[in-house]
Amino acid sequence: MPGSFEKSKPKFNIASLPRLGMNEKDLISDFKHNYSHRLGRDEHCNCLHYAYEALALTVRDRLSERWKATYNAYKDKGCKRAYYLSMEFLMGRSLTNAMLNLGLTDEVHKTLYELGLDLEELIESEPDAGLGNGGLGRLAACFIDSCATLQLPVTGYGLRYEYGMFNQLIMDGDQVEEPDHWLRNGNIWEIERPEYTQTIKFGGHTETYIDEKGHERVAWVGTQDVLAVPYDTPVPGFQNSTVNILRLWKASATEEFNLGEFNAGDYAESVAAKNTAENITMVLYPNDANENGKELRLQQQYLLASASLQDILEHWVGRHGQDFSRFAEKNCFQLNDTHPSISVAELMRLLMDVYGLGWDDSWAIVQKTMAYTNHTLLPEALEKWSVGLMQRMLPRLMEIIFKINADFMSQVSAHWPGDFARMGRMSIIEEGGEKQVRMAFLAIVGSFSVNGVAELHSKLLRQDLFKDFSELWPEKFNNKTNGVTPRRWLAACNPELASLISEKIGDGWITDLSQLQKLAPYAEDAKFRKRWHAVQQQAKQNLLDYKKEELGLDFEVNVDAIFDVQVKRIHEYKRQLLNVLHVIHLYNRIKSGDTANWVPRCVLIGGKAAPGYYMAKKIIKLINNVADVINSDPDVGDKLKLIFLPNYRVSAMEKICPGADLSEQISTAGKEASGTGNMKFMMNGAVTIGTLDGANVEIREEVGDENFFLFGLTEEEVTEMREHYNPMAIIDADEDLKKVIDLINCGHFNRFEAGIFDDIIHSLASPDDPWMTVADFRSFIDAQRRVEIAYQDTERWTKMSILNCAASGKFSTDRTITDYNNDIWKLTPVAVKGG
Ligand code: 26Q
Repeated sequence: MPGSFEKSKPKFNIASLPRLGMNEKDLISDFKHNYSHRLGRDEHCNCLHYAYEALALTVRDRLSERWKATYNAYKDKGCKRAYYLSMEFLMGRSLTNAMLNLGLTDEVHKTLYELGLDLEELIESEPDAGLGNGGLGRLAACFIDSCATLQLPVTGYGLRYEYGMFNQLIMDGDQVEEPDHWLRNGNIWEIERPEYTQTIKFGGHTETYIDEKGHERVAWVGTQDVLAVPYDTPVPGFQNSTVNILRLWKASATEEFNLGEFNAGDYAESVAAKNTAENITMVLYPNDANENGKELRLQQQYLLASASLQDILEHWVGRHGQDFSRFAEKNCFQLNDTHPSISVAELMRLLMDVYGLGWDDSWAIVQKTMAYTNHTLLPEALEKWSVGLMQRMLPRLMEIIFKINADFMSQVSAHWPGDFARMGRMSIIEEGGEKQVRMAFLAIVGSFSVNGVAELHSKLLRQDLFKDFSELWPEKFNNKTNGVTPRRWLAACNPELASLISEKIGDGWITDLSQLQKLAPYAEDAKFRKRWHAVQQQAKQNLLDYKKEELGLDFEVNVDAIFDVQVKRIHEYKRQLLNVLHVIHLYNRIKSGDTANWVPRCVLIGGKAAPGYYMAKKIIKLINNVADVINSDPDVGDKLKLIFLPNYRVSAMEKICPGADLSEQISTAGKEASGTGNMKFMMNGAVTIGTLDGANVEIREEVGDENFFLFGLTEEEVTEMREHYNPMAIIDADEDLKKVIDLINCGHFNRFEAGIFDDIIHSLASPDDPWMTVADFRSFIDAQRRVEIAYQDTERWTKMSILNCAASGKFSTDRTITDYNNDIWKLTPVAVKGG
């Protein structure tokens, strides 16, 4: 045998590298190396940004090692995997979280001190990865954190938007949007993986042909292709050596596309075409409800679905060849709302057209691997796409959807013979007027699991929104109550409270939040209460200091005041207006001298309005105008303050939630799917004032009625009252409410801006007001009075605060993800060596 006596060439092997040190000495040396050699700076640079990058690289290299180890562990086990498909991952900042999860926080503190740097300053210099709107996007981020902590082989798939959620400026009380070019200074946490680029088809038409086995197949041809390039971000588990992946796709032009134009001599056109392709992932849609019909949005959704599924199938074929018989056993897709639900049709297409499976085998795989989570009860927010648009942009997908629907309609008619009304209601294709594809129905038909995100929400899905479907397939429907990750939302954002907790009950709560229950007995311990109260007061001061600087507050705020906080997207159903009505009522009381036993209150409201949402923008303006009047009135002094917190985002919430006394969760019952801000506040010891809506119901169940300020109509009462709703009669019958409405009406808050709040008044007073705000006014005011009485008794309030924290165990995403895994994904945890 020729060459058999030659010395074999050494194999390329870097696996034997020893792990990087986790002590101060190694951290200092790596920091210096990164600063000087990788970034090429010296001590004269004195630039915060490079110090941040050098530290981030030092931390990231340690993640990379564990990432490889995790990859190998999954590969060796050949384990089942799940994929979380989401148009949004609202990750926020990475540095603090990475240090905490690597167990490096203390060593890094010492390291930076030695180097004469301020860690806090470096942390603050990191921009938020704001690749989401709100609850749904942040939930995805908390989920992948918990998956890594629970050692579950789960990959997040999303889009790498060049521009994330806009930055909100307030000018003359109005929201002004500023683009968020978060990648301007690079992104240390991502690694480009051009070798896994996928090609995505758009346009063109379909043709049938007979393949080499004599089967009829479909080819989708004449398409304009776009490339999807993946960027991977590490997702570390809590001190367990697991590092999972978040893979985000960036759209990019194909070579051929440009070349064709170039050959025709039109260089400028070819560059323009390149832009069209790259536009697809340019910007996040800043709408937390459906923005109907936008072509670019559908392109985004399809790019995510197609790139992710091709990636996963290629990986499968790389290991198993074209044998898909065990694919469904080994893979599961969780669809984060309907946004990625075109995946149902795309998986059919790939299995049939690319891998040559038949319809039935493909459909069996789809129905065994897809699971859908719904996040809204507002019928107007359900996604629909016009059939015409789909036929033009995704002709092959539209054919597949028609066939899925035809098969489904036969099933419905077999189940309910002759019930044509029901067939019309359930059809994936909505008839009458312009034909539309109902994406939620496509997702339900294609999935084996459909879940809501809180008990009440899931119940209402079954009883109202998806009633026909739950009658046909009761076994598909289930609930998975949301949660939040206790690493970011307690351990990292509130280290003072976290260490007080750990001092009493140990630190097992960080990965088993039910252990917080052990705090409950300490609510009776006066010494402990005193310390708890001191920590909370300090957190309030921190919030003020931080905000004072940012807001340029020109008045004093009393830290002994109730810090009454509502931060979330601005939406009529969330009823920031009800909050403002209460503030104006307090103002009226002060002005009329009704201030016996007054309890000072500082109301903080923050949130972004969708740029095209007229009423939401009016609400922001009203809050700011009311704040101006109240905060500058010497009669009011520190009895009452109203502050609008601009540019609310993940990193802002990390400072806000430790400093809240009262958490406002005041949506119209039956409208908020779950809420997750409510959970962050509770975990940090705030007490909730809330309606029986979303997860509030379960929060109250956990903490007990005596530690929760309940008010408002129930969902049934709302539905019942809607029939004969008469807000004018309610206003006329309530002296206080009438005074509030009159004060807005007479222009007290818009002296030189005539008429700007007319639409707000009209909506409040309209019998068609879907949010029925004034119906809950009296009950809200009464509940706020109960809050004041409780707050006046510091011992009693502190007890409530401790008990809220103690009862928040259920609202960890570790519990949520355990439920998803037990009921839907059925993955086996994989331990990674060194963890
Ligand atoms: C859809 C189509 C076109 C453009 C935008 C959208 C779009 C984008 C984002 C629609 C909805 C969203 C986000 C929805 C959302 O955040 N919902 C919230 O999800 C939380 C997590 O489950 C719940 O706690 C909240 O109750 C729910 O409002």
